[in-house]
Amino acid sequence: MSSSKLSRLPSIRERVEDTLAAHRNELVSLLSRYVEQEKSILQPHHLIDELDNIIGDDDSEAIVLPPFVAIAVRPRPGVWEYVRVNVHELSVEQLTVSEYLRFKEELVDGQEEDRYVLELDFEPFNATFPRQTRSSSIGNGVQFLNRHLSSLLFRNKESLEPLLDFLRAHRYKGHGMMLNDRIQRISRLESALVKAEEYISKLPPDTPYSEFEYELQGMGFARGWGDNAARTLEMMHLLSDILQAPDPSSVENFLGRLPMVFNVVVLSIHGYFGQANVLGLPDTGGQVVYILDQVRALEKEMIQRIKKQGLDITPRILIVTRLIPDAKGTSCNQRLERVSGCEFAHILRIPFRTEHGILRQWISRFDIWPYLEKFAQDSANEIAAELQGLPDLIIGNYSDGNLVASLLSQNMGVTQCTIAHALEKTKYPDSDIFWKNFEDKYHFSSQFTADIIAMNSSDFIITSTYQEIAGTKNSVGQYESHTAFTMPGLYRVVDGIDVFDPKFNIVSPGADDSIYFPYSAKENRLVSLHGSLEKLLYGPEQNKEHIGVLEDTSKPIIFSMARLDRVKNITGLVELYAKNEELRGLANLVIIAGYLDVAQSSDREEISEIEKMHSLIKQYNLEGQLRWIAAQTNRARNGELYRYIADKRGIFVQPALYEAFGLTVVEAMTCGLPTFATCHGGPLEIIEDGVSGFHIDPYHSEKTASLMADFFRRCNEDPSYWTKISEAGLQRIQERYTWKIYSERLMTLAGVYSFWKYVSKLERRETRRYLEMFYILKFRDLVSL
Ligand code: UDP
Ligand code: LCN
Repeated sequence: MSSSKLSRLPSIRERVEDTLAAHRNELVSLLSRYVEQEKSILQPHHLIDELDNIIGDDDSEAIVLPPFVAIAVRPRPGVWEYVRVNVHELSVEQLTVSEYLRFKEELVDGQEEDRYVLELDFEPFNATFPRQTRSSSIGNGVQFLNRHLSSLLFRNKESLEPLLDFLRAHRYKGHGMMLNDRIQRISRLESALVKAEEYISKLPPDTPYSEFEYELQGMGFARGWGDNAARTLEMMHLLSDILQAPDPSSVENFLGRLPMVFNVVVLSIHGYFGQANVLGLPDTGGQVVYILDQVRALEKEMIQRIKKQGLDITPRILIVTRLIPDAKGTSCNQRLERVSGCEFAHILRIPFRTEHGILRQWISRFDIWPYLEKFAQDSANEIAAELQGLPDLIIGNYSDGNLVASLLSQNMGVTQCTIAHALEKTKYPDSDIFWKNFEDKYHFSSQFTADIIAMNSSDFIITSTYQEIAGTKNSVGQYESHTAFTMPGLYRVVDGIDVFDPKFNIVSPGADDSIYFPYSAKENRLVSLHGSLEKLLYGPEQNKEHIGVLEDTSKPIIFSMARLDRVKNITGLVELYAKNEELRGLANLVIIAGYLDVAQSSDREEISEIEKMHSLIKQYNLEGQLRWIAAQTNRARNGELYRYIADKRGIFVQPALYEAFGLTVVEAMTCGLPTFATCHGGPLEIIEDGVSGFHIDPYHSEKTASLMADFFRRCNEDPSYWTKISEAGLQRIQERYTWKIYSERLMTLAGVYSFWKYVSKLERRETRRYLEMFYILKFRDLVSL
């Protein structure tokens, strides 16, 4: 913990003491009730309900071990304080994070006296790094870093040396860019810039670079400043500004526009990574969609930038994934596949190898850990061969991709970007403290260890929402939950990640606008698909693709589409619909999810959800009102389906128990379909409740069902209500969720963080060595086959 956090502790203790004094009776009765129960953990929602009026409305956790109650108080996102109350004596003491975790471990181990538990603590390594302090600035890392960098560069002339070195070190396949050998010192750079600016400013703005390249070479400049006089001059002005008096926006502009990123490696390992016939297969969902869209947008942005930089370089993007020989009708057994809509982006597949040979079948993402080290080694060779050199940026996706990205970028010295998509820890309550109970099925010990390694080795982290980093006032963020936790018997994390670290940046994805567009855009509608959609929704045949018949086809449709995972809670939606007679009368339910037949599935969670779906259909006699359709892999047709359902004034529902981001929510809203989505996770931020859609709480299913019934009733009375919500949803999307904004941002971040990595490389070495030790001593043991 940092000293600033420590110095706050007495105040929270005082608060508890004051509360004890002021609400003696309520507290004694509340805490005594807890203590009368057995030892336990009180989850935030229990506590919030009860402590709200007593200690305040913070999100807290309490551990009950009679006669003590230890409380982790969270006064605001990212800030934690710990106290322990002795209920018999009504005394309060403050705890350090380590003491709190030790106390929590007693839930599992009883009073273990082992003083030598491995504690993981990154705080000392980060103590010299800049850190933001306001919860509201979390997720704007690059802005903060630019301020820091500009003041760093401002100190004196020597402080500008790293910038000069950085520019001089700039090369592509051995060719220098920006500066040549004539410029060795800052003073020389300054005078050369003055000369060059004077010379270029006399040229017509659109003069091509080649026409003044020779003169510039003589002054000490190489290519990369711009493709014409105007752009070159602009870039030189930016650098002159920085040399004279750096300000955050010129630093960001200059670094963001430097020619730095030509070869990108994107790692996405598990699942079936393909362009067709894969969506909806187990472990294969939004991440694949996100990456394919991201890569298309990125290629466009890179081509544009390279052109504007006046360079003649062909960019390359490699999506590196697992090759699955038994590919089940997908292309996942092909080594190299071009990404459609791209010229220079490919999927490169590399098999999992062990001493017994190549692993032929798909395996769950939870079982993937033992194969990754070898996969990283094999990929390093294949990537180098494909690119004929090193990449400039490595982007990891999900825990497995991020671990491999860490291994590769440590090895190659390349800037690393982390994208989590979903960190599993927050999805499964108590999966850290009771990790042993999850070990057989989920191997969370390996996954959380990999996550800690990756988030700490990464140069920058992109998230889709704020809550992914630091949650909300009342819920803990996905990254935040890695700040302090314990896995008894393994290790204790007292400072695993700091959500105030400027490496965090919120950059939200969008939906591909050629596939997802408003239902009202008549000229683009794929009406030729309507026949097949009607068959899919209403056709009488009962087969492996669909079961159930919608008897009253005039009713609007409640639509949901997701992988058939437990956490997606599709069965919860079916059950809440089944139980609400009014809703059943007002609308039909259409579900697209998974397989309909257990025999087709090899995923344990999916199999149990399939069984549950069948039993609900029987139990509630849903045959005439529910259509259950197997996973659909045709994206263009899925896009038209959202719009077809919008034509009929339906809604989209995303009922997940927890959803990290929720691409289907963005897709549905982009098509103008009013959307009801879970308040647990990303959708809470995407939708403004009651304005651009609705939040639903899957843990309060009756309330959710009546909210939907109210909506349909209101639309029956006033059809303009449907349009109002639909339009507000569209507006929300246009303002925030586009791939164009995303790719511009990503390129800028790559520039700024590469420079920051360069400037801070010596300090980073300490973290790197610590991480290496942790990897070798812990991770490798956990994953040995
Ligand atoms: N999807 C699909 N067919 C299906 C189920 C899902 O095409 O049967 C697509 C869906 O349109 C979305 C993605 O898979 O693009 C799911 O992304 P989301 O972020 O909603 O959830 P994830 O599966 O990543 O957890
Ligand atoms: C993984 C998830 O679970 C979703 O919530 C996201 O939308 C998807 O990845 C894309 O980031």
